[in-house]
Amino acid sequence: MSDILQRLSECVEAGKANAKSAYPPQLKGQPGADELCQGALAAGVRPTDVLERALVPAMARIGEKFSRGEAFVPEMLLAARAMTAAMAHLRPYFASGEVKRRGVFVIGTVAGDLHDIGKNIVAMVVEGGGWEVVDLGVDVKTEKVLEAVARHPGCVVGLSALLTTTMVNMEKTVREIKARHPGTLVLVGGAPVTREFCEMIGASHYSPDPQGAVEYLKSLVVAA
Ligand code: B1M
Repeated sequence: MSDILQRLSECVEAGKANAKSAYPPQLKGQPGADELCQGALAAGVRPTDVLERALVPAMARIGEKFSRGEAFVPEMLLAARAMTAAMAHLRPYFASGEVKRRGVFVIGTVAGDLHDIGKNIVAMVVEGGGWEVVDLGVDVKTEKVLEAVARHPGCVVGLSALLTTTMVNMEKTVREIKARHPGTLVLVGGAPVTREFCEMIGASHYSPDPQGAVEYLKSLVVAA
């Protein structure tokens, strides 16, 4: 990995959002995720490489530390803040993909779940794939999704879940969408979600990553 991507990845893992952040003390006064992400892009590093080689692995590492009891919620929050600071610079690249909209993609993190980094990346990449994205945010109750589907007839719905405990809410939302708006396609994803779970709850498609989500949506346009 290039030096700048390595440093960016370390900053995100350490929760160093920008040069002004006082945390962590050992990086005081040094550039943070904000500046390093800008620097990497200015040096010609591809936005997808910034995402996949620096940002996503950094979040995976902090998650592993959390699992081992070596990091706690405050550290995860700081890492998330640093990741968000870097992602702000990626948005224009992903959003400039197409001009003509291919359809409407309604996305949200399911009820009870506050994780939004993965959902935001999927939203960004899908937007860059030419779709109008309606982002319902986090902790999205079934009723809110149903309202959005009613407002955007023919939309595709994307549901993200990061907790095993909130996957059941995904099931409920899918069931209600199918009952009240038959024919609506629902794409599901998120770390604990699997293809088998997708089939079990009757969702239309599972994607493990943003690229798979875009490819699925592209296949719908081609098939239409
Ligand atoms: Co939380 N957390 N967290 N957390 N957190 C996890 C998910 C956990 C795995 C950590 C661990 O134990 N190792 C664990 C879940 C365990 C489980 O259920 N099996 C966990 C826990 C337990 C919790 C709390 C319960 C902790 C507590 O309070 N005791 C709590 C729950 C709060 C709640 O939601 N109600 C909690 C809180 C938090 C923070 C708020 C501190 C923070 C979230 C900040 C935010 O999102 N704004 C946080 C974080 C940062 C994490 C980890 C470290 C990182 C998640 C992340 O952003 N990953 C996470 C550990 C981990 O994942 N390794 C963890 C990076 C992101 C790019 O990946 O979200 O997987 P991901 O998205 C990927 C793919 O999954 C896919 O594409 C994305 C890009 O590649 N994808 C889709 C995602 N959605 C998709 C939708 C699609 C398609 C693909 O189609 C629609």
